[in-house]
Parts: sequence; C-alpha cells; structure tokens
Amino acid sequence: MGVQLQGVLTAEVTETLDELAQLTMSAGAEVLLTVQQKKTRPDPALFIGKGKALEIKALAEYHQADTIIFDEDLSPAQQRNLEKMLETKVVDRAELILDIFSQRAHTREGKLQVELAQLHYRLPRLSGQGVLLSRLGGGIGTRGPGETKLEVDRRRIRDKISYLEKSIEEIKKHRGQQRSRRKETQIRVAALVGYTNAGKSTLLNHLCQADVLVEDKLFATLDPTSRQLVLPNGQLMVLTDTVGFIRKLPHQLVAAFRATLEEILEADVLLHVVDCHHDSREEQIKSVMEVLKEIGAENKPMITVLNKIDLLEGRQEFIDRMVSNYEPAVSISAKKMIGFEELETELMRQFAEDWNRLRLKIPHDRSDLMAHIHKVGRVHQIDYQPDGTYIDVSLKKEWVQKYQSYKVS
Ligand SMILES: Nc1nc2c(ncn2[C@@H]2O[C@H](COP(=O)(O)OP(=O)(O)OP(=O)(O)O)[C@@H](O)[C@H]2O)c(=O)[nH]1
Ligand SMILES: [Mg+2]
Repeated sequence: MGVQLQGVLTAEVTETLDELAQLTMSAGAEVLLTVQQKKTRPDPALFIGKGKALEIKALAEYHQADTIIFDEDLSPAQQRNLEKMLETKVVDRAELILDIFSQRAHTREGKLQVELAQLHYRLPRLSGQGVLLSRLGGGIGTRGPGETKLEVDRRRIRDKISYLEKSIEEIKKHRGQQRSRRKETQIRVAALVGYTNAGKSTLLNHLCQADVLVEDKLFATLDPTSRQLVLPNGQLMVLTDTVGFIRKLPHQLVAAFRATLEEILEADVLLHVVDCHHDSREEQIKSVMEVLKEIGAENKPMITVLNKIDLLEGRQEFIDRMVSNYEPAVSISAKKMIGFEELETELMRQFAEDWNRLRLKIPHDRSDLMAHIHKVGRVHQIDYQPDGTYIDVSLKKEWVQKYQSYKVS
C-alpha cells in the first residue's frame, strides 16, 4: 500500500512501491497486489482514508492476503486502528526492514543490534495494550524478540534494552581495540558503502578473492567483513564490506547499528558503490549521503564507484558524464572485473595524499622514537651518524606534528 502525499511525484511513488515489493520478497513473502492512494495529508487515525481502508479490506479478503504492508511509517495508533478495521496484520516499512534484518542477522553482534532495534520499535506500540505482541498470523513482524512473551511488560522490555545496549557496548570496545591495533600499523582501510544491492559484496569478492554472500536480494550483507588487499605499489590495505543503506532506513536500526557503522567512521576512505544502471541511482546516492550524514561520516574522503557498467554497453558518454559529476569517481563492473586497475590507482592516490615524506634526525638515546617510527611509518632510508640517526620516512599526517622538532631539511 502506497500513499502519494501532496508534492510527491507519481513516478517516485511507483519506484518506492517497486522497492517495497522487492523488500517484501526479500522477507520471504509473496506480493499479491499493490494499491495506491492520493492524499493531501495522512489521516491521523488510519493514515489512509476510511473509504480506501474498506476497499483494501475487501481486496485483502478476495485475494486472501494475510498481511498489508504500508510504504510509510505508521504511528502506533494508526497501526492499531488499521489492524482492528482490516482484521489483518498491518506492517509498515520500518517493521518490514526490521524483519528482513532479523532473518539475516547471523553473528552475535548483528543479532543483538537487530533485537535492540526491534524492541525500540515495539516499545511505544505496547502502550495500554498489554498483549499487542500477539500479532495476527505469522510471518513478517512476528519474528524476533517478544513473539512468545505475550505478557511481557514495558519494564521488562526496558531491562532487556539496557542489557542489549551493554552487550553491544562491550563488542564495540573489543572492536575499538582491534582498530587501534590496525591504526598503529601502516594498513589503510577502505569501507564499502552504498545502497543495498549496489554490488558491494561482489566487489569485495572479486577484488580480494573473498567469498562473501552475494544475492540479488535486498540486505544480503549485515555484518562487516574485512579482507586484505595489496595494491600495485605494495601498499597493504583492508577493504570492509558492511550493511547496505536504503531510503527511509528505520532510525531505530541506524541507532542500533552504530557499532557496525563505526567501521565506516574509522575508515581512511569510503568507496561509495553505486548501481549506475538503476533508474533511481540519483535517489539512491542521495539516500546514502543522508545516512552517512546521520552517522557523522559525510566529510570522509570518498571515491564514487559507478558499478554495473557492463549493463550500459554503448553508453560510454553517459558513463563519462557520471564519472565527471561525482569526481573522484571510477566506473567499474564488479561482476565482470572491469575497471579494477583504475580503482586501485584512485585508492593509491587517496592514500598517498595523507602520507608526508620527511627527513628526521633522531638522537641516539631515543630508541623509543626509532621503534615508533618503524611501527607507524614507511622507512625509506636510514643513515647512522655520530650526531644522531638520519631517517628518511613517510608518515601519516597525524604523526607529522609529533616529529616536527626532529625535522631536518
Ligand atoms: N550486471 C552486473 N551485476 C552485478 C554487478 N555487481 C553486482 N551485481 C549483481 O547485483 C546483485 C547484488 O550484488 P551484491 O554484491 O550482493 O550487492 P550488495 O551491495 O553487497 O548488497 P547488500 O549486501 O544487499 O547491501 C547480485 O545479483 C550481483 O550479481 C555488476 O558489475 N554487473
Ligand atoms: Mg552485500
């Protein structure tokens, strides 16, 4: 069910409804029919108009639908009223996405985060109902936490939430330690970001000979996976694949997935993978930038990776125009392994920019500094002289300040 509110174009509604159908199938359900309504503003009680609701009820009965999915976020009251009136389970976009996530979460971290998001989603929907967790039928919206604990009160949900938050915090700490170890070394990190189904995992697999699950399904990847890669200049780097973004990503999810999304914040550069064959590519790029902003990563260095150019054969001009629009950008086919050299060149260029080459003179009694330089820098030449050790080294920007007083020309 999609609603075209005032100021929204018909094409846009059709596109997001197509996406909703894809999401529904990704959740393992079958789409029987889609319905649209034009409305100036949402009805406070039902979101849609009453007449439309009755029409949907008849259609649902006729098609024997057991779930009605709305492409918008419904208020707890709207959802309740609709379920009562339609006598069918009513799911909104956020709940549908949460359901897919709960089916896809495999690691402990992923599961904890999805459960946390689901509880945050359900908490306001418990008000005065007590047994709202006993949803009609099965399928979307009934999986995950709470389904068996019908009498669970808010208190216990709150306790569960704080327990989950604590567990996630611990995982986060552990991850932070791993990262700081990585930071001490010279390994650079690039994080793959992008709309779901853009081809991030395919790129990771083909660039790093990895075997991450690739599927023509939304949200195939939930957990961060990292693989090492050696660039042609010998630079060692790590490529991290993570959860894809989507329009109207439920804010409960973004909040709960903070630990996972931190991988993005910590990266040296972001590779924004775009399905440039997709009709909604511009919208998708916008949505990705919005989520990046929400997590505070909008100012990270970014390379736009225009993917799936194998589907745009004979449209080189169009591709070139996109590349120059999104500079720095490269066009590739992750599947057919086209354009990988250009991508690697661009990565090397990005990484080179934040390395500074310096010549330092380190006093003989500062072996601690020498050890540190070897650890964090790339040493090109060492010259032991009576007045100190002369060292020609490349250092990351963050270390240059520390060695300022040892600089020699
Ligand atoms: N034609 C073509 N298809 C591609 C290309 N890259 C990826 N695909 C297909 O696009 C679909 C999604 O690929 P994934 O690598 O799973 O996409 P993803 O960005 O990891 O998606 P999520 O994990 O869901 O966020 C799969 O069916 C891939 O085979 C490409 O360069 N060309
Ligand atoms: Mg993936």
